[in-house]
Amino acid sequence: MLACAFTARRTTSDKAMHTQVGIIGGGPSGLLLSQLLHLQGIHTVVLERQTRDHVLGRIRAGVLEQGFAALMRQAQVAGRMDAEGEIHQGFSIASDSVQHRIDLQGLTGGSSVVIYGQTELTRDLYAARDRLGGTVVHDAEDVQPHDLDSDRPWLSYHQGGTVHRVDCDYVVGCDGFHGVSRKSIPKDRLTEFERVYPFGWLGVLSRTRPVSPELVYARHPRGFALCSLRSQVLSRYYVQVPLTDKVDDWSDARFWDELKARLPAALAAGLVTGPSIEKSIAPLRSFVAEPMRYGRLFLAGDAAHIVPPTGAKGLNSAGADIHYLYDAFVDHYRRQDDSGLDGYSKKALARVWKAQRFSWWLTSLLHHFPDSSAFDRRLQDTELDYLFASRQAQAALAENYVGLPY
Ligand code: RFL
Ligand code: PHB
Repeated sequence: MLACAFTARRTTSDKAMHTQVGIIGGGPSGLLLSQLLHLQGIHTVVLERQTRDHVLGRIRAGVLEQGFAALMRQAQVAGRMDAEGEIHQGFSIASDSVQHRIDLQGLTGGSSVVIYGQTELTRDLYAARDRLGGTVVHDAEDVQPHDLDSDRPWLSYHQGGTVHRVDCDYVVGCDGFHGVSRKSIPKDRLTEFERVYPFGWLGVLSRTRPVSPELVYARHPRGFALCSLRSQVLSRYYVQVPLTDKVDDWSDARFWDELKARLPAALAAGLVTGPSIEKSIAPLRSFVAEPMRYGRLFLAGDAAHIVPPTGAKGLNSAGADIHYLYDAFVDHYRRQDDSGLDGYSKKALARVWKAQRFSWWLTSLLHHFPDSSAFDRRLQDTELDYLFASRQAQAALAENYVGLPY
């Protein structure tokens, strides 16, 4: 039975659930870890605050590194990604009227990225968890971790007026930037590093043919723009906007005009416009919390680190965390070897900081910074000139874009 401390005006569930790994958050990180561990006979319970429709309504990532795609295959959820996802061997950077292609494949000795939406891969993960009978609890309100620094951590949550308890060997916080996991770590045990950028991205999804078959990152004095896609009939576009802007300030017509104004004229001439089917603004932030472990709690994905989306590294960094944690739990349960769990934070952070560096660099290169000086702008021009002229510089960009090894 649960202790009464948190049961005021609520009924207490008679039976506590028991699991090996309790996972907070049913986004891509939590579901992927749950699915991978299940295939190794390791039991998990996933507690998600939102409904499934809500999670699937969020339009986010679109570019997957090969390592992430490999993880999806390992998790046996890659059927649709492999059938419907597009393999992209390059992308372009535009600046005013110049458009320069970055030949990912040629510059990396054969690597590429997969275009497949986060919404779709999350849908595939839910379907797989359902098929294997995995426990994913939706509408889990007020999830709270307890006794994380003991060897018997547990989770409580409310659902439909009842308080539930889940006893765990370990807890993994996959609950995103605003989740409860990181906040449960005592302040004196965590160091947070942060940079907030003075702009956001306004994103539009539209059922139109993409302006370019490959992604185009555009730098312009009016601000950055990105032409991305989910398929050759579904476009995803972004424009840099001030943080004070609201979605309602942006009619579809205003959005299309602004996007056109920021693209090279030849590209803009081919832009097919149509009604938006989703429109949202995301602020840009770089953030890392160290260490990524407290007692028996491990942080993974956006719960521990955030990047500005310019380098397409958020979900991909989450994937690397999940890969390390998966290996570590398999070693723990199969071989009684805790070295992976003990080394997790250090190993994950080493890769996280490289993704931070790359995302910060690409963001700085391509955005208009309202408080930049004439000197800053000349340096930005020169950095881009250098990139366009140097195969070595492009190779460094390509190596990071396709994803550093795990
Ligand atoms: P998520 O996706 O935020 O999922 C966390 C889940 O936890 C739930 N939750 C809780 N559950 C229980 N109790 C609580 N107290 C809870 N608090 C929260 C939430 O409801 C949610 O379901 O984190 P996760 O799984 O770590 O995944 C991270 C990715 O979502 C994120 O890094 C990417 O979307 C970032 N990102 C991109 N990443 C890429 O690798 N490639 C891209 O092309 C890319 N494009 C993007 C992006 C993010 C964007 N935005 C909106 C910030 C484009 C954009 C515009
Ligand atoms: C997207 O398609 O949503 C996307 C693609 C590349 C990025 C960021 C977002 O760098």
